[in-house]
Amino acid sequence: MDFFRFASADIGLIGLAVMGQNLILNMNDNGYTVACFNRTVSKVDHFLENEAKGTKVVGAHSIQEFCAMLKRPRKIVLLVKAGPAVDALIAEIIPYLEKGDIIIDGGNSHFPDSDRRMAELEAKGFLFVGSGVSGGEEGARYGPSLMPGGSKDAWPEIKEIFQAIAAKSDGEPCCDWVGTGGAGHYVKMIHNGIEYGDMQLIAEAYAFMEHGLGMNYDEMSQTLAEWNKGVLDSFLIEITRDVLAFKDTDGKPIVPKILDCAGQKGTGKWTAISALDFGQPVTLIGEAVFARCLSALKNEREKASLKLGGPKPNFEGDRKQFLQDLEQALYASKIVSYTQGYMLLREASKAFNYDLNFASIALMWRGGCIIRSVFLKDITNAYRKNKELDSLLLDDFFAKAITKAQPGWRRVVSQGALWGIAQPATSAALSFFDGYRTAKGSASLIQGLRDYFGAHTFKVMPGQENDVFKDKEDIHVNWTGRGGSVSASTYIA
Ligand code: 2AM
Repeated sequence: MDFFRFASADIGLIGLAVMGQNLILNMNDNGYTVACFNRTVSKVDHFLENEAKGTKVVGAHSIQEFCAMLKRPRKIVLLVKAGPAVDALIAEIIPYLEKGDIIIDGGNSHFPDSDRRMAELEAKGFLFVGSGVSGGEEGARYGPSLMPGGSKDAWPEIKEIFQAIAAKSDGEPCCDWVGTGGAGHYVKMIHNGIEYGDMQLIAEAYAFMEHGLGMNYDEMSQTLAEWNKGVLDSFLIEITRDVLAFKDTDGKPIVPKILDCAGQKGTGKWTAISALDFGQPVTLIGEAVFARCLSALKNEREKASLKLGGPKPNFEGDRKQFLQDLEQALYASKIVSYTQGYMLLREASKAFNYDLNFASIALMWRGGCIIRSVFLKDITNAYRKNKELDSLLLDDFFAKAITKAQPGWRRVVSQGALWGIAQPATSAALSFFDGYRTAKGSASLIQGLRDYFGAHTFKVMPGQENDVFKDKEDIHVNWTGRGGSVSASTYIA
């Protein structure tokens, strides 16, 4: 072992795939000495001789040597395949750790695994951090969004490095302590769910432009370029502009040549499952996940397209006006999507005692990550004004913005229905909005039906008590004159 390398590294990283390599180079650029290791050990030497040549990065050929290179308390970042590999690796590292050492999982772990790993490692006297890392390869290299959570005592030890390598927005690092346990990975999961929603909304706008307005790819790209100068200014709008304009070697746009089946790795689905678990109406992300599922049914859709007719769009109006409406529809739907995402964050924070800081979450997403946008600044402002805000839609800025966007949004959704253009996310957003702003909804009828067929009982509206309903919390009506007055016990699923 090289004597001079002994315990000289500020931080270590295991897992030399592209994200791992880029994070190491980023830390190196910021003046930290980084030790690295990889299961396939030959990749360590390859990395040192190529990408990391001329840097201060040091490599190890065993986990024991790797741990010996690290200053105490050891800070070990794992960037390996999520799942059993993380547990296996932690088990391999543990024999070489001392009390107070910190294991940081920067992979795409599911949050319950991070909750469990923190508990297991803390029980052994170690600290654990589960950190969301977003921004892809480019972000990892030049400034990702980092969402660390876990053992609170680890934060002062890693704060400086994490905030140094993170993206910056208006001079503020896009990295702050998220909360305890799996909070970091939970927030990353919501980030990814929101990313699904943002992309679905953009894809629906594309369908309107292509099939509704009959625009060509350069025209669509120019429209996105315009949108990127306004309220929609964001990374995803910017790259949509470029992807739409991109030409194949034959000079034709590449997008229409790409098979229309979207893949998914699971974080959108996890977000939707968490929403169902918490009973939160995160409809837009749910629709975005299901839209990908429908996209995957290519053969069935091809068959259906031959059998199931529908209207053919025939646009004759003012295209400029319609594109403005479309921009407003996208903006309003996006407000709904983030409102819903934050509803879920609020519930998770309560249920898991994550104690999330909502303003700083929007700040963490403002730079470096895929959903980065100007829009997130308004969310930070809303939560900085009122930490206890019930809903983003109740913030004055967003209430005003969505009210202003409403006419165009409604025109787009109506037109989409008349044209037969699928718009699951845009229309779900509008339905949520209309349901949310309705003080007296249609669930009275559902309760009546439930009591009719299942004696599930109901409560009455304040002021509607009468002789029959008086003083009774859970009322059952003998709707048919048959059956008794026995009601089912109430429960909330
Ligand atoms: P490898 O180069 O030896 O395949 C992304 O797949 C990264 O995770 C790679 O660095 C890969 O190592 C690593 N990885 C995958 N499974 C692993 C495991 N069970 N233990 C350690 N590293 C693993």
